[in-house]
Amino acid sequence: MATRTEPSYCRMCFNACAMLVDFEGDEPVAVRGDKENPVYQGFFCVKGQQLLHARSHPGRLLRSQKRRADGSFEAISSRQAFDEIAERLGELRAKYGPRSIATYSGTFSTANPASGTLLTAWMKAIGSRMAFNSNTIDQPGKALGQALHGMWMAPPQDFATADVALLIGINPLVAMSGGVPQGNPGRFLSDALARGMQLVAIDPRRSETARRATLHLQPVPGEDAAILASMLHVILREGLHDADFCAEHVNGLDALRAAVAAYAPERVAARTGLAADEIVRAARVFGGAKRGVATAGTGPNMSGHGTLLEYLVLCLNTVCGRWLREGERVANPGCVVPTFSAKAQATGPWPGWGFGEKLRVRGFTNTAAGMPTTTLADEILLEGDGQVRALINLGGNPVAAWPDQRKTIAAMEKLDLLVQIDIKMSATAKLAHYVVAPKHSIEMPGVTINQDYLSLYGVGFGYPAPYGQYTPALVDPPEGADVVEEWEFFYETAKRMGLALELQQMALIGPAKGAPIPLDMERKPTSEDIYAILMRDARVPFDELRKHRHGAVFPDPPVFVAPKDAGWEGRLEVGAAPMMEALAELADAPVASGDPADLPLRLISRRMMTAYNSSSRDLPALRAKYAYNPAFMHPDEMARLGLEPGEVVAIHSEHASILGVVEPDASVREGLVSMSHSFGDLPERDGDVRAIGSNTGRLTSVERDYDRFSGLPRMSNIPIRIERVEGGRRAS
Ligand SMILES: Nc1nc2c(c(=O)[nH]1)N[C@H]1C(S)=C(S)[C@@H](COP(=O)(O)OP(=O)(O)OC[C@H]3O[C@@H](n4cnc5c(=O)[nH]c(N)nc54)[C@H](O)[C@@H]3O)O[C@H]1N2
Ligand SMILES: Nc1nc2c(c(=O)[nH]1)N[C@H]1C(S)=C(S)[C@@H](COP(=O)(O)OP(=O)(O)OC[C@H]3O[C@@H](n4cnc5c(=O)[nH]c(N)nc54)[C@H](O)[C@@H]3O)O[C@H]1N2
Ligand code: SF4
Ligand SMILES: [Mo]
Repeated sequence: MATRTEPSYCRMCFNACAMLVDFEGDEPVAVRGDKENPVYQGFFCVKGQQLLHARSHPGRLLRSQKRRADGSFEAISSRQAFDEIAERLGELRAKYGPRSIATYSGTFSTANPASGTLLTAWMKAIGSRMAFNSNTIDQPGKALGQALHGMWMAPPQDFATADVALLIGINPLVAMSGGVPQGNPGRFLSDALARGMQLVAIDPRRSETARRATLHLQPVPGEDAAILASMLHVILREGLHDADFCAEHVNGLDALRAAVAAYAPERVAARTGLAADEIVRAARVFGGAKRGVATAGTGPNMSGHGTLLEYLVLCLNTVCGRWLREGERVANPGCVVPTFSAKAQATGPWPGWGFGEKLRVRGFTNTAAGMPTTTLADEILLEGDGQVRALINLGGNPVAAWPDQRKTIAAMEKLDLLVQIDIKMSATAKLAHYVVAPKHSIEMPGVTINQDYLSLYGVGFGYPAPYGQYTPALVDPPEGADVVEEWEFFYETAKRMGLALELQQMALIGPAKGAPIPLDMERKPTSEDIYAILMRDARVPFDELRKHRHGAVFPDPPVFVAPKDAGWEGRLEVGAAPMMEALAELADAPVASGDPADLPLRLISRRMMTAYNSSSRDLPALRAKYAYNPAFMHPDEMARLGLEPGEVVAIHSEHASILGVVEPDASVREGLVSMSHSFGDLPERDGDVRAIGSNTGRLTSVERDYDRFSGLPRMSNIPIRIERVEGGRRAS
């Protein structure tokens, strides 16, 4: 019998579902969705239900670890770890300069907003600009496309009032990451369909979301830019665009019109695997609707032309005028961030790349999406001036997630100092000199600041309303544990290195505003102290938010889109030269035309409900159906290749090979293998494929076939061949 129930929110993924935690005495015994919550309405997924098991999992690190000379690990106090790491960092910085120290933040760097904030402050104090994050191996085209296109200074039309949603390779019913507003995606989608919204899905797989579509286009992968260019061709040819909006706010329409002239549906149909009529219908449904929103996800972003793809998504939204206008109410003006003041005008474009730190490989620089993570392994391996010698990984798992696993491993092994902040001995942790053991989420406070900034990430992301939630820490760490909040690593090592940290508030648009706030390096702050600093200009003050422990929507005062400033000249750009050139090149060259002939299949990425990248998949209940990441194929294709369900096969790309377990799935287009990433472990465990799955990242090279703007190589739409292996069939 529960003796009390505490509200909080789940941090097993970025969706931050409001939850209730039942206690027996001081022990949390059950978690569930909070039905009273206005945004989540009780939604809670299978991963969230395992939250307490993640906390008590035998593989969870309760003490930090130090690697011994023989490769084994010994427990070490966090204080000792900080002493030794700070000393080592100090030496490397003195000897090789600040650039020799790099950081990488992955998905769990966002669970507690204090983590990333302190990391940024720490790097500034060190004097290194080599701070990388997972955004550049995700959908960097979003930020680059936005830079080339400029930004409407009010939100896009919202999903709740859209007559059409165009979802391109994004699966919100599983990923809960854009396409449908943040919160309860299934409910929001059902409500929209019930009121008559058209849902156009473009996905080579009949995904969970595509199954609900009113129109599903199931093309070959990688041709999304051609499909969108073709839709633009139809929209402009048939005059379905918003000519008045374009006349007042848009540059480059003639250039765009000329560039998409080569993309008549009749001409591109064959290469996309679609009928010309399907493209025409999609264009008419999107262009003909009054209000709408187009959003792309990871699939097409990773399939060959991510930057161009995202740019064309913005062009579609813009030529159809899918932005809020003067006088309209802003559904979500921000909650725990500064008010999003909205104006019916556009910024012009800004630089997408070519500024900041210069990388020593492939001519890359810092980008609007951040430092290109696809260069970091080479920056570690390439000797000479500026070489990276120390890497701090905050809640990311390079060995599991980066493209080119073998190169990544070589890089991790080359480092003089690898520090992994991780809740378990992940593949990267196994190569680290130190593994810093963090608190589990319910042992930490939290506030939904990172979630609130999501609406700036791209069209179709973020909360549907000004929603926020704060949670205190609900429980102490297990007895005998020596665990820290991630940000404490940065505070404690900075202090030992004699560095002072200053917190800079994130800005809604453009460079951070306001003077940086120095942290007291003598009296250690709490997470709440840090949140108070981050929320100092928030629309809803921290003290007010704290009164609403169940999370709440703060609609008042309402925010309306203000008129355009007198004399304002900024315009959105739909004819950016690099993109028009890319369109011209692509017109005659389908993505697959460069693929080797002996690799007839393509491996496409997907997410599974039971895993979160490399996290969660070790929890028993989530392994019940598949302990591995199946290589899903159409059953007819399996029959043709003589493959049995559950059979282990070799998957070869031009670059490398992995093992995979094939399973039938009629929702996958023939010619494709659909597989989740970040499974498996270090290559020496390849033989355990049925127990741990395999790493699709190994199949990709960062040096070939990459998006020349962002550096992102093909991490979906990878040319492969499948081969039967001896003893691959299940023993009968
Ligand atoms: N081929 C291919 N590759 C891909 C993708 C793809 O679709 N296909 N997707 C890409 C994308 S979108 C992304 S974002 C990246 C992900 O890249 P990463 O963020 O680098 O990878 P994750 O596996 O999410 O790493 C999360 C790490 O956090 C640890 N962790 C779990 N819980 C906690 C906690 O409570 N605290 C702390 N401190 N750590 C914790 C996990 O053990 C794990 O080591 O992968 C990319 N790689
Ligand atoms: N359960 C769960 N949720 C997650 C994650 C997880 O690992 N598990 N990861 C989180 C992360 S880091 C992110 S970035 C988000 C990502 O969220 P999403 O972008 O929605 O990612 P996916 O669910 O993989 O959906 C991508 C879809 O693209 C399709 N696809 C593959 N290649 C192509 C292509 O070339 N063209 C087109 N049109 N479609 C293609 C796939 O079939 C798949 O349905 O999800 C987040 N949420
Ligand atoms: S979607 Fe699932 S894992 Fe993500 S926050 Fe919600 S309950 Fe937790
Ligand atoms: Mo991601």
